[in-house]
Amino acid sequence: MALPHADHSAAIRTTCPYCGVGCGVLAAPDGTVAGDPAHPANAGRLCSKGAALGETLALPDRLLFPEVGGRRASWDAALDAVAEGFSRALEQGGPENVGLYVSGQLLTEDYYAANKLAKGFLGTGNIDSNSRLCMASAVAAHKRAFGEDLVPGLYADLEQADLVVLVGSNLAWCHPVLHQRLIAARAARPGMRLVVVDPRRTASVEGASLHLPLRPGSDVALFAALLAHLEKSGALDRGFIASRTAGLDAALEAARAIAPEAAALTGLDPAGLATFFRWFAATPRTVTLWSQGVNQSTAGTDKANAIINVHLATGRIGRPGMGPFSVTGQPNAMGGREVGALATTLAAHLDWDRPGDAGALAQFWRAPALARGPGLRAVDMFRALGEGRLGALWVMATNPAVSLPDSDAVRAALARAPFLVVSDCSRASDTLAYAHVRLPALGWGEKDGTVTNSERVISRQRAFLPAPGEARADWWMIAEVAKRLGFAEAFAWQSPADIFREHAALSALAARRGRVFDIGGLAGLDEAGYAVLEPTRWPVPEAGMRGGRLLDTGALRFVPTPWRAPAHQASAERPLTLLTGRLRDQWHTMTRTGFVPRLMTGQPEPLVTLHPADAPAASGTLVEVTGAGTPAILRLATDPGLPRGVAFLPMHWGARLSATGRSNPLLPAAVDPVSAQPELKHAPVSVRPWAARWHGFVLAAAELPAGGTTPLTRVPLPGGFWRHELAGQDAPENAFVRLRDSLSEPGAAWRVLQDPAAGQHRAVLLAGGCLRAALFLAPDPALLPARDWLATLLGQPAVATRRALLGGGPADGPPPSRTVCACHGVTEATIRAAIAAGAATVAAVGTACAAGTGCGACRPELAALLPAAAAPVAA
Ligand SMILES: Nc1nc2c(c(=O)[nH]1)N[C@H]1C(S)=C(S)[C@@H](COP(=O)(O)OP(=O)(O)OC[C@H]3O[C@@H](n4cnc5c(=O)[nH]c(N)nc54)[C@H](O)[C@@H]3O)O[C@H]1N2
Ligand SMILES: Nc1nc2c(c(=O)[nH]1)N[C@H]1C(S)=C(S)[C@@H](COP(=O)(O)OP(=O)(O)OC[C@H]3O[C@@H](n4cnc5c(=O)[nH]c(N)nc54)[C@H](O)[C@@H]3O)O[C@H]1N2
Ligand code: SF4
Ligand SMILES: [Mo]
Repeated sequence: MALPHADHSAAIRTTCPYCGVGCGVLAAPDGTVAGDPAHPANAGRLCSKGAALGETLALPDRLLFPEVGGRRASWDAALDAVAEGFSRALEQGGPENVGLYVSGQLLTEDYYAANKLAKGFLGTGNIDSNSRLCMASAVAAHKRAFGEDLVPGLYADLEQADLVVLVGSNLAWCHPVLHQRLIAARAARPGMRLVVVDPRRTASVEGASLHLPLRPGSDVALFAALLAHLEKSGALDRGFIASRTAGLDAALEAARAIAPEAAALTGLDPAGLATFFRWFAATPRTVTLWSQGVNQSTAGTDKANAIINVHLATGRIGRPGMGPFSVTGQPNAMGGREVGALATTLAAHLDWDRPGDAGALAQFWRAPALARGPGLRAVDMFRALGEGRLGALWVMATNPAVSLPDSDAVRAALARAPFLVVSDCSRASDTLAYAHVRLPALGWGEKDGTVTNSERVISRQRAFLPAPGEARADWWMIAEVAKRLGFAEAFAWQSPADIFREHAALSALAARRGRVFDIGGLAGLDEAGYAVLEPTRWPVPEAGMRGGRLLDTGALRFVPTPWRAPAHQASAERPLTLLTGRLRDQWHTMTRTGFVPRLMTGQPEPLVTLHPADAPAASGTLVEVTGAGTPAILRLATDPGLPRGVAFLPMHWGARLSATGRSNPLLPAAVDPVSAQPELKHAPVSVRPWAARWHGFVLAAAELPAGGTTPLTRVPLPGGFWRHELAGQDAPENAFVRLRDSLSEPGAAWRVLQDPAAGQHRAVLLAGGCLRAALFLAPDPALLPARDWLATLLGQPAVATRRALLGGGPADGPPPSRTVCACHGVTEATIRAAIAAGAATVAAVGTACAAGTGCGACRPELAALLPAAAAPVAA
């Protein structure tokens, strides 16, 4: 955990493995972590997830040894099995019959190695990345507008802007340190405006100058209408357009066709629209930052180009305080784009459709059979697997059984894979269960290499821990398999630095072919130079040079963006539009953050959130959410910050922690026609109450098995215990007996309190005076006691009386309170006490009890607890 006064002299400088902000971290083997004051991304700051990194270093569920067919095997045997499986598939069906599905959480060196193996040596374009679910639309839009996948701006532009527009980005929760930089800049320059374009009133809307809660999927209409307005109001930069751009007329024509319908299509109040248009037209220093509310859409590429168009039209690009800015999600989303590990790109920003590129790459790699063209993109790759068109698949550092849309179909495809290899650090990945060969990968703190963040800064991730068990680096596994397939010479690297040099040298070749991506200046780094490499922004054409803003030269293109509605519309049968996204304290499929009790205090259970007027039952009721595939059963929450007609579900829970609380079985696998990025945000669903005969919880060391449709969520507790939240439609007496039997331990005895007439069934399991388990069932969740008090007693000598234990709370004393500030573990009760004692502002609350002084992401919640929460107003 973050210890501000700890001695960091023994700490290693490394980089956070979560989001694309790419914060520098000082980490020590004892698990102490702190923000690196010398890193340009964060200057010492960390968010709640970064600050809890130390608590992920000893995760209970590590995959430690290779396995073949579910049994432990030697590395040699496992790697032989992978090589044999791929050889067989190649013999049977050629290069089209094999595939790799990789991840933005690989280091650049791993990513480079995987792409070289697939495209250069297996000869297949079938390597795609989970970036297809994340950045593909931004990549496609950049290529259409700039001719290359380039992010022109810097984080500093957000601080230097006079207007920042967040589109489909919950920056406060998803890029918290960047958000803190933005908030600090606004505090220093109160004239700076913030506009948030998001159907939901998210934490990022707190303090905003204007919130535009547009209809899901309607961003193209908003930005096309803005383009038409810029023309009408004389705000176009004619000089810039004439000298630097092409294609304005066609883009304007499409925009003019949409403009009259914009208010109807977006559902936005015309006054809010007019204010936004006026501010945008009048503010040269404008940054428009976008994320998944834009990319994850069947119009994702057009949405991104509609944003870029308004920046080209006003000449606001490549200069301080202005520009379109796509922020990356994963720690190495940008690095993956550099090495070309998408099915549609080649390494070092080279392209199949540019004459000579593929040949030059084949020559550089001495590749026997470079893939002849693009391969299967993520959704199609798993469809092909399900249809028996892929003989061998290797999944690295991603959990598609949870994160792809229509995920039950993905599970079925994984189950019928003729040969599936999965490399992961954790057994908590649902995908791992389907693998024929499991390869244990090094995790953060153990692996060594580079990552590139959203502003093109390459930083080192450095190892500061020994490898656990027999875990090895991903690049090493790839190279070992390549050697076994007969490609020893091309994969003879001894270290990540060897790979990095090759990658850098290839980029110099690409630069000679006209590409802006160029780190040729780093190709001469020796081991020592690589070891001490400082955060470095590309392009770096020569040693010692450093990159800055891009696109001050070169031709830029407008792209016409005609209106297109989301693929699947709400209907009478499915009247709600489901939005999915992230929670502040969780990372993706929870294989790491889901096992850190501190990060599970905020929202430990998956909830479906609706506007109060759309809610079919009271908050806390179990509901069934029906969409494309298996329905979800989970608890309902209401939030007036959601528009009518919209439901929100976090993307995080998989079968391991909540079999019935999963979002992605509900989503149809519709994709953007240009980028093939799936529409993970706008799926039609219906929500209706799920009639439970009983509700309950179990606190125990054992993990209860999830069965059938029994809603069940597991929550980790300190000390290796689990809290289970469950409910059932069977008779509570039977469930009580069944659960008690499954929890019994030798030498332990149950104490039982039952009132069958009232539907109350309670039992605690005691052994040697210690509380081992607690089981509570009731007909209504409100009749169950809070779990916190009992949870603190687990494994402890029972200091409480049996009566108190079965009562579920201490005889006296205040009821437990939820944690609001995850960084400092401050509860709502403590915060309320601070406010009652006179703290009138978020800052004063921080001074009184430290809440909100860590990552700051809970500050909106703190503000909401204050008596007069200020609502954003158009000014
Ligand atoms: N805490 C946390 N942080 C993370 C991650 C994590 O798992 N947890 N993951 C990282 C990764 S890989 C990524 S890609 C980023 C994602 O970062 P974000 O894109 O900021 O996160 P999301 O919650 O997926 O979606 C952002 C917002 O899009 C809105 N939205 C939905 N539909 C529309 C629409 O049609 N138009 C507009 N304008 N908005 C819409 C949603 O309401 C949501 O608030 O976060 C990164 N950071
Ligand atoms: N409904 C919905 N679905 C979504 C999204 C959404 O907004 N809504 N967002 C999409 C987006 S933007 C993204 S990026 C994806 C993310 O989805 P995933 O990539 O599937 O999610 P993670 O949980 O990050 O999976 C990473 C896996 O890699 C393992 N791992 C970590 N480090 C390493 C390593 O160094 N080597 C190896 N071999 N393994 C490692 C982890 O243990 C984990 O099992 O989800 C997508 N799915
Ligand atoms: S903002 Fe948080 S999650 Fe993102 S890199 Fe920084 S510390 Fe890590
Ligand atoms: Mo992502």
